[in-house]
Amino acid sequence: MKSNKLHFATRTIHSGYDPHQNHGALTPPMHTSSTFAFNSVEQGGAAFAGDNDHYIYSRLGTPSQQQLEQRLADLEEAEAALVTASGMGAITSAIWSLVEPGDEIIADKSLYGCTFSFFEHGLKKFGVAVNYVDLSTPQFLSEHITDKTKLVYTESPSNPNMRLVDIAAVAKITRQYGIKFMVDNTFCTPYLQNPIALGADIVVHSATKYLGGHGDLIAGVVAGSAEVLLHIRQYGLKDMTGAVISGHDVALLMRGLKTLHVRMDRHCENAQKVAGYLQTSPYVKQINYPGLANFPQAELAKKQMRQPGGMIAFELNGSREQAADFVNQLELILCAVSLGDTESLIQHPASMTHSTYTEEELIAHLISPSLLRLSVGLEHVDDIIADLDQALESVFNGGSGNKGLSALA
Ligand code: 3LM
Repeated sequence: MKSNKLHFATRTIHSGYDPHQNHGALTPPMHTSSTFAFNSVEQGGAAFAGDNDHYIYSRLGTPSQQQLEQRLADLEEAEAALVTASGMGAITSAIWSLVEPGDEIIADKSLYGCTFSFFEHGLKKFGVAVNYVDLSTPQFLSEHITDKTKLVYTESPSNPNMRLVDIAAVAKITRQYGIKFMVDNTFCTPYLQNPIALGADIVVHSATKYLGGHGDLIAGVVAGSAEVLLHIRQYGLKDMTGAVISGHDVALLMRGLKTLHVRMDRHCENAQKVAGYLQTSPYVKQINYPGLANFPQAELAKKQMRQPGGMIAFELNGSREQAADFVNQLELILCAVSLGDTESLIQHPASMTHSTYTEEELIAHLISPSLLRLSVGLEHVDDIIADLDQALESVFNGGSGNKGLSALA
């Protein structure tokens, strides 16, 4: 049976792995060996020359890593995929492989803090210019493209403020100019959005988030054409970053992926209800959630995302101190960076994930310093809402909210 004829849910569980090739083991064997023995110098030499497919050394790949990569490529509708030690390992391995001094990158204005930091402190230092453009209006992209532009880079939804970029519209322009288009699909996962099917060339992920799903691993993914991925594997990953995933994390990620579709459905269902609750609160000023009818890009969300996701950004009707107080009053929802875990997590981007931006840069990059970011977890949604409610009441109304959660202490 050809894998891409099967439904997504089936492919998350079966793609890229055949138990019958592995003594019937349902769970793929975990390969932790750092090196692989050859039966002769000739066989080893041929492996290095690329004339056979013998494994060589784990920085270059292992059987279980290859199974995971096949599964991820299938889910992302890409020819090939590469797993790395972290999302930043994926982003840096891919970009270092694609640019040279003198090149330019056009990036959307709002990016995850360490991606921004890599662009500012890594790429720029080595002579690659980065031009931040508001890609939510792609019709103006052409104005910024020069003969040095090699890559257009975006997140959609963006971290932390949930701005969307019309991936198909940007891809149409980058194709005209022969420029590569890379999309960070971390917030959506391939279950909600397939940038390559929409025309992007390369997808990157922090697999630490929804793909792993349990907050117990750090990993990244790059997906794209076989040719580009071979280049990134043999050059960016092998020689430049060495950001190689461990065999243990390959096994954890493979296990996490098997429930991706089930978890994402519940993350989305819970987030939609939480956003609906926040919308009715007099203490909440603004909510950015693609599933709300008044979300400025609601139409685009429906066009390119299958569901609105599990991430909500919002601002309170109060001072920054009150926002901090609110987070501190939460009893069930944990104050932590990262996202996509079973636990609901809240954080303050300006002082945490996006503290790599100065206050001025935050404003210039459309990130409000008072924004809070909530990763809606898989707890019962009524408990999540009750916790938000008691904390809001405690900060704004002297504590007359739901106190039932103290039972957790
Ligand atoms: C965070 N984000 O809390 P890793 N791309 C996106 C991301 O959100 C991230 C990465 C790449 C967060 C991590 S902040 C100290 C914690 C859209 C990570 C990088 O290297 O696997 O962390 O992925 O927003």
